[in-house]
Amino acid sequence: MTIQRTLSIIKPDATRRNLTGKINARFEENGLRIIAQKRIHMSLKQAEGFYAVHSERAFFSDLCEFMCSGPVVVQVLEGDNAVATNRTIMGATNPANADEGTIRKDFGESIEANSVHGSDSTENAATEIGFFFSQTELVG
Ligand code: IDP
Ligand code: MG
Repeated sequence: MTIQRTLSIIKPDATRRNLTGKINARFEENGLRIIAQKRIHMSLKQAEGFYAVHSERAFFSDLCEFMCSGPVVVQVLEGDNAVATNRTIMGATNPANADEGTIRKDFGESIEANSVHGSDSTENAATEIGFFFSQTELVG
């Protein structure tokens, strides 16, 4: 057992379709515990800061605009191997390539509007969790 924490975001395409509960059920059914959660409307500055690693990518400005197009739910998931476990639950970036039964396969609309974000390493998870949450907001 390696208990980890990872940052998850339920993206605007999913909150718009009222899918927060259905997506959260996927995490809980797969052994991840939501130990912090808040619904926010990101500013463009926040989105640009969060996705700074992608600032050179062609899709960067569209992505940041999309992430500000409606409310998101930012959350911290905890569980065994949480970073990789969540990536498996989420599925591939492009819903068209995602495995059956994954969140992105079942709910994603497009490669951009793919319903969820999940950290891709424990190092990035720590940075991303710190971007949205203080230590006292994490209740394990
Ligand atoms: P990930 O979310 O699966 O880790 P990343 O490559 O880190 O994928 O990309 C971050 C986000 O940028 C994706 O979740 C998606 O919303 C968006 N994105 C990635 N590739 C493309 C693309 O080719 N066109 C438009 N948006 C993209
Ligand atoms: Mg990524």
